[in-house]
Amino acid sequence: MLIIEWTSREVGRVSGGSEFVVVANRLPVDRAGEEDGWRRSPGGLVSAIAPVMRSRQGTWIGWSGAADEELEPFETDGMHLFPVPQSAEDVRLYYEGFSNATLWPLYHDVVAPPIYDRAMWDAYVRVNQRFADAAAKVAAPEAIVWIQDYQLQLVPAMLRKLRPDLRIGFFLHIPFPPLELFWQMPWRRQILEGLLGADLVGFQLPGAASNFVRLCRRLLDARYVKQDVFWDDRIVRARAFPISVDVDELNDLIAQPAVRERAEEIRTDLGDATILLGVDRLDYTKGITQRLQAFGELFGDGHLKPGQAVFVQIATPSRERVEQYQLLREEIEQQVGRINGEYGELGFPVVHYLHSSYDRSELAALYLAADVMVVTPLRDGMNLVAKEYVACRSDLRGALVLSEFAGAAAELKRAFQVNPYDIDGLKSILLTALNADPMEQGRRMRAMRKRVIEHDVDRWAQDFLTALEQSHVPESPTPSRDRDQRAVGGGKVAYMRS
Ligand code: GDG
Repeated sequence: MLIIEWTSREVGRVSGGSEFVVVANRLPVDRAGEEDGWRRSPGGLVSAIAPVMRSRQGTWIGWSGAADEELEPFETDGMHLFPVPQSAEDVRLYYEGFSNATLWPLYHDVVAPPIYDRAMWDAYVRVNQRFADAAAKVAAPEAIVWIQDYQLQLVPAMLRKLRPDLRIGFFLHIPFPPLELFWQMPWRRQILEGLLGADLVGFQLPGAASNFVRLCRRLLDARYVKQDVFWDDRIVRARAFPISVDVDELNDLIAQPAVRERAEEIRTDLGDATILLGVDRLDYTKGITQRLQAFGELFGDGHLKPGQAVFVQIATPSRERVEQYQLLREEIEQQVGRINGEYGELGFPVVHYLHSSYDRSELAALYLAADVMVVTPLRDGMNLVAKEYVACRSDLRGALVLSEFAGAAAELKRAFQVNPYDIDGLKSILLTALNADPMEQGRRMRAMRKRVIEHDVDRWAQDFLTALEQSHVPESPTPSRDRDQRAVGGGKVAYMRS
């Protein structure tokens, strides 16, 4: 097992430490090839945070993605990177185990049964402590530390214990469950206390922030006003910051002639059929089987004919060592075989299933080629694919079918919204979207584009960091005018705005 041997005396302020620290399970880079080079990982989070990292001399703490690998801190693309090692056992118990076989299903409406395993929990605690130790080591006095996602929910409190001088923010990318589900968690108290180490806890939606505050009250007996929780002589703010996409990056991609040509080529290759598209990590929360079933039945019912419409499903490999993901892959592959066997004709399969990862320009070309984008998660924190499709359709064409259970549904109200559990409803909305005329498509797309363009990922990062920097200023009504009284709590609430 790998252990970072820092004594409590060594853990502390390193002179010249970073003013801005991001802590995430993974570093924002992938190996470029054999030569040990690194390439910035694609995705909005990295591109939103990279400019802040550069301007504030930031450091990103995370795992390289390879087990049993000890790396020295290094620099790439103007970012300081501080690798945290993980043994093969950590990966199995903390990452594949507690993070992805316990928290992931529990936080997504228990769409798969969560595994509650004490060895996995112990690994989660151990690895979270390792991340907290690393952050305590690299952060400059009074630095801003921004911790990302469900794998690291204990880090805020662990870090505050080591470094009370820091301003600590946490953002959860996935849903935060209601009390009735979270109550199952054997270590529910520890997780809440872990999050309460932050000054600002960010969620995708206001409802998730409310779930959190309600749990703090019921489980920890914490006092609160609106979405401010009074804990340990501090105010912990719970707020919603809906994440978004890198609109500039997507605009650059769709402006490239090669991407436009590729979109045309895809259309021709598919015989100029109407194209429905799904792009997802291969994950049981994404509702892939539901959408394929609905699409297949439209052929059975005679609403569609082979050659007339085709479904392209990109399923990016994900968490392949977790059993639920292996089972899902088998299920989808059988389902695709069944649908094509039953409804396809020679030269006209009705589903193209691609279990592979593609580069960003291929994805942009697919978005441009797709007549109907089908996003049907059973539960999703936000869903960036839906927003990427909208951002790419500057031609105001195309229709978005979007699950009511995706966080994005709160903003993309002009999508064709659907309950993915309702297969008949899904069939009917697919037909409506397929038949939407260009005027209707344009009206809907214009409204959705306004929202996405005005609320891109830069704005998300700025909003979060501004709120974190101001988190010492009381903004909500506080229980007492007197700070000391507020700190000890109790008594009548005297509302006040500063
Ligand atoms: C979590 C939450 C929340 C997909 N295939 C390829 C590829 N992708 C990119 C997409 C998109 C991203 O991956 C997927 O983001 P989603 O939001 O759709 O879903 P999760 O991975 O589950 O993300 C989610 C998100 O965090 C952010 O907070 O929205 O709710 O579950 O950007 O384009 N990218 C490349 N090749 C692929 O084959 N390059």
